[in-house]
Amino acid sequence: MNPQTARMIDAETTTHQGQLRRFASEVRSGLASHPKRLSCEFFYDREGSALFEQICQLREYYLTRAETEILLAHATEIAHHFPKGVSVAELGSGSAVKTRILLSALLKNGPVRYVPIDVSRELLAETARRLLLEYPKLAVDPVADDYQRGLSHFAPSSPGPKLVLWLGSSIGNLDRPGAAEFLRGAQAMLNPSDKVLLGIDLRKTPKLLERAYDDAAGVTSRFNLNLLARINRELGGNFNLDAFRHRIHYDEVEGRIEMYLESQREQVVAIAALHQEFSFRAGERIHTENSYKYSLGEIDRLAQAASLRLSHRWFDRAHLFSLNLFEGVQ
Ligand code: AVJ
Repeated sequence: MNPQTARMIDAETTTHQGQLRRFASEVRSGLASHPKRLSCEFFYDREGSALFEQICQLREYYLTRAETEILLAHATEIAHHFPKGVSVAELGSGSAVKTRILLSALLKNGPVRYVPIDVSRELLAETARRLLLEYPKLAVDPVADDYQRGLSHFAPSSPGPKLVLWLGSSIGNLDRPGAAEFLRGAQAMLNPSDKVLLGIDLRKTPKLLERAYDDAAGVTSRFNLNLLARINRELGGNFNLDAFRHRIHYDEVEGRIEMYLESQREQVVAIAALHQEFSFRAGERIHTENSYKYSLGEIDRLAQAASLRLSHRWFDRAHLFSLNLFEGVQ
């Protein structure tokens, strides 16, 4: 067995059984709700993670390209904000391509400890192993847990300077008060000199957003529908994927993309593991994701509500995306 895997801090909730139980209970309550809903956190099984990687390479999905552009252009400058011996906790190991850009720059200043936090244990172990082999001066201590509990492991175990890294605008999955509350909780676990680096997608013309979440090749549609395929695989559901459609809506007032699965006809779906049937009206939707976009003023208010102070902000050339460096308010 790989020693790195053995050293991974692993919470009960992230074991196969724990995850299956949480998925079953999410599906049971979400499909019994009015309106129906399923949490976006369950997108990322093996198939879903692979589809998300494909999304990141789509022409229409500007987020990954814009954030990579920012990191490539400013990694050295960003790294100068950190003393040597920094410990970096990353929320969601995600596309490690972007992380590598920053880690390479940080490693030029000295040793770095990298603590990826993710509920997906397989991806985590894989990322950790690859990074260990690639960067001899990098210590890697993965934590398989949800972000909040992962951070509460990270903070006390890293006495030195710390950075919490949250890329890809994943904070957009939380509503605005939820995002502020999460960051306030993170800030409270850090020292005043520690930092938070957040990739946040910006408000922009609805056309661009709608294309990014409803691409011509249908990859996002497959990503969304995979949630139903996952119910079929793991819970013995009999969803007919052709009877549901990927739908998105941009709510310009709320500043969020909403994602749905829409039943194309009246139908009843059985889920064996739940011993339950769920009926759908024609046109009825399951809400599967929100993706909030921010104006600069909204980022300022987010920081203020979380007791964070903006110390630097970088943009891509087209100003589609922002990378924000915060520190605690003393
Ligand atoms: C991983 C949450 C940042 O909201 O843009 C991509 C997920 N959903 N396409 C996003 C997603 C549909 C993505 N985040």
